[in-house]
Amino acid sequence: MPKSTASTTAKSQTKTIRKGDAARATGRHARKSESAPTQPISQALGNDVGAISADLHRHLSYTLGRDHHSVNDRYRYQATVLATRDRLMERWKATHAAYYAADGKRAYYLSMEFLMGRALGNALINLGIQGEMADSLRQLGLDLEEISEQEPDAGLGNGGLGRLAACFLDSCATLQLPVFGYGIRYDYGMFRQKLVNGAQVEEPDHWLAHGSPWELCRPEYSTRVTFGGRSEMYRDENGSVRFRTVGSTDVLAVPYDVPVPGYRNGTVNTLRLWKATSPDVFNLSEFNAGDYDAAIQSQASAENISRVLYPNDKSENGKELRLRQQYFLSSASLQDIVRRWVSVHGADFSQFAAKNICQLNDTHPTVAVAELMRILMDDHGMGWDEAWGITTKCMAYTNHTLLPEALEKWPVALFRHLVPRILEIIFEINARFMRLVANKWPGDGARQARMSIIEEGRNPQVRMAYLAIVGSCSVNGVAQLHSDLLKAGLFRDFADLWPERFNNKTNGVTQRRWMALCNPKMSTLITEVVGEKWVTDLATIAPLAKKAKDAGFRAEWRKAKRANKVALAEIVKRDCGVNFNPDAMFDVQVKRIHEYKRQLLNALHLVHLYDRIKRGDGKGILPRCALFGGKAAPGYQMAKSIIRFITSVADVINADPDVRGTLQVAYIPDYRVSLMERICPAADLSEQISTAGKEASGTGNMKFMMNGALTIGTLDGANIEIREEVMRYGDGHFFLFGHTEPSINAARPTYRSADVIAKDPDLGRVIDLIRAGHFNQCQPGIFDEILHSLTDWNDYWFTCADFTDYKRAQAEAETAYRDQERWAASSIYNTAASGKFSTDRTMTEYNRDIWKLEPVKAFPV
Ligand code: 26Q
Repeated sequence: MPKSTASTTAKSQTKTIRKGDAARATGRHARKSESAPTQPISQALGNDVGAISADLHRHLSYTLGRDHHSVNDRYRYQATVLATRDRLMERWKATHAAYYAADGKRAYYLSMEFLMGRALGNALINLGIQGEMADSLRQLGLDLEEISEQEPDAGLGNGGLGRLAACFLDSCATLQLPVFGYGIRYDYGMFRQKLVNGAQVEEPDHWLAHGSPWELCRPEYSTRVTFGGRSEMYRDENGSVRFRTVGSTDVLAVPYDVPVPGYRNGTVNTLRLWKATSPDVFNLSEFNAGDYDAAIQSQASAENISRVLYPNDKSENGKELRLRQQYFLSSASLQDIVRRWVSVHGADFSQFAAKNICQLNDTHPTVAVAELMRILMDDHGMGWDEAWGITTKCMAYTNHTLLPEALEKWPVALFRHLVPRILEIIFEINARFMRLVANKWPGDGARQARMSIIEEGRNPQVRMAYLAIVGSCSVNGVAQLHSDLLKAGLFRDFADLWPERFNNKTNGVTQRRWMALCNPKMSTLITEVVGEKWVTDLATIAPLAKKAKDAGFRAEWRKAKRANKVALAEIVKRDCGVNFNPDAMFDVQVKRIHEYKRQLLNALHLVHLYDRIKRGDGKGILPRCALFGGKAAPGYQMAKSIIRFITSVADVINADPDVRGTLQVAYIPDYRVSLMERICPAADLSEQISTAGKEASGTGNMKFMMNGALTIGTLDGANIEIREEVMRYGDGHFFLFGHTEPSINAARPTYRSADVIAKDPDLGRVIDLIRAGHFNQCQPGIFDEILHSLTDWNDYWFTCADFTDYKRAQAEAETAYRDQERWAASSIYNTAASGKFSTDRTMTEYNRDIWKLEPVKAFPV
């Protein structure tokens, strides 16, 4: 293994300081950093069809070197991106020049995941040249939609948390806020899901196989991240005690920038993704010593850090590579932030906290708290108190889970091994924090043990959420119920100590992607009624509601929905081989597979409908097409069984002639952002049926609502707020069912699932059918775990407990759907009531309460 001592790092840091100091002393550390405009902004490129066509041609022939023999769809896609990117580029530079000139406060969104999906359609719509590009391509005999399909999704996330980060960036660019995303450039994103005999099979997602035309490598801002070694005390040139790491194995973080365009406002923000590589191409001493394998090995082990996204959406304890990734992201990003600061302000950190804030997307980048302390103290010679004062003003933490078992913890031993200096700093943070707790509650040892950042025991652990709370100026949940429950439950002691630190920021989604881009038919109708303003101010969509009473408009609305359903039916046919009838109700549940999300409840209900039909009691059943989609974490056996169960139920139902025309069930493989863009515009009924108190917010629920689906849901997460908003227009636009969070708590001690099953014969028959092996005739036993969880293990997720009421709510939905005019009105009300769920609103609130940034108008180009 190559051991490069940290002295290199220390030396280069010192050099930076000296440069800054000298400059400051002479008043010359003139602002000539990376973002300083060096020359006048280039002439804007034309956006007319002629100019775009010429660029397409130029990129195909010259940049890509193709002629009509050697061109194919990938090159056509690449040329389209390059012509689009040229038009972003000038705005991108102008935006950064404007930020530099404004010299205001900036925010950084630190996230292990950015689930960006495709970028082309989004860039075109935000630039306002979608029509021109489509026309230019048509002149070449090409179709924009087909070309867009060439783009692989940037699947650098698992689900909600990663997609939220992507929607946030879109809104910040649209609001012209100086917000920078920092993440990891994984070579492999979220795995591709195949279904083989109804079971999930994972395949690697090598999304960068052909490179990405969107990213811009910036090797000049590469930075070293230090791993391993040991912490050493020394005296600096002034005789002060300082710390440094010696004997470390360093990794080089190389930034790749991705443009994030705002909506027709000239702003293009930046998402900076770090790739890990070895600081030496390969270690020369090893190579010279003839140890070629070792030289290559060390290169590979450095690069492994950014190799692959962990496909778990709850924390899996103790995986060393994951902690390496977290420190890699945090350290590279903070060094980058501090480097930029020093390049402008020299060694003067007096305004640093006033001008920089990091939003931590869950606890994943929380080691940033200790890393900023390290940089300020060890690299810049600051004392503890000053560094702590800055750090705690610069960090804000967002929590995304209520499941106690999902709270991140790392073994102290692993920290010591990977980042010894960081562990020292965490210990010191905790020692000081424990003193504070002791002073506030003298003698309350139990409380100290509860609140300690270090969980004591045979294998002591670092509690990352507690480190995040102690090190931040703000702690927020992602929906009102979630934020309230955090204060009352998981973080109660901390809310007692620092009530002012806790706040709520209800999630949202961007209506640019989730309405304007993915549902043009509905968008046109909306614009005809309320004008174009809704695209950047979703609250202005409310007047759409008056059209619910207009029969002509309802007909148009239904026509748009039906066209979207026809389009989705084609995809379902292609990917699942199942025929969906566009006149049936499209009933959709797409999301990660989790017991708490209760895909099982939905499946049990479908089995019940099937059972009714088989018993000859199916007369009144509404024709329904049930669609499922979602990935299971590869190691989550129960989730995989649930997929297997749903696909088996689908096979039995779809093959049964008695059921034909009434029920169709499909499991669409490889659920991802680009698929959701086809699914949500076509949904009638949105399944948001988690066990109350377990889904922090949900965001799919919002996408469906915006696109005019009605929700069947529990009082959980943002469902509560969705229902509240649509209730303005009366009852019957949301199908509520199930226990509430308090009612579950009250019921749990005496709850027996056997009693519930005995009480509802419909449920009893469903369980009996499964137990009889009706859905797994050739593979006995494969659903035993599922049965056990419902019966023998007392139904922890209250699936049986909520079955009867769910059945009732589903019957209500059927009745409502039969009256197509009434349904269309409810659909319009849902869209009209969705104004709150734009990330523009969410970002405005983060900015008002936490970041306090000034918007910056980009320089006109
Ligand atoms: C952590 C450590 C080690 C390995 C994996 C992880 C990990 C990775 C991803 C833990 C959690 C996640 C993702 C969580 C997530 O997506 N949560 C969802 O966040 C949404 C946005 O706030 C909410 O709407 C959802 O309710 C919440 O489940």
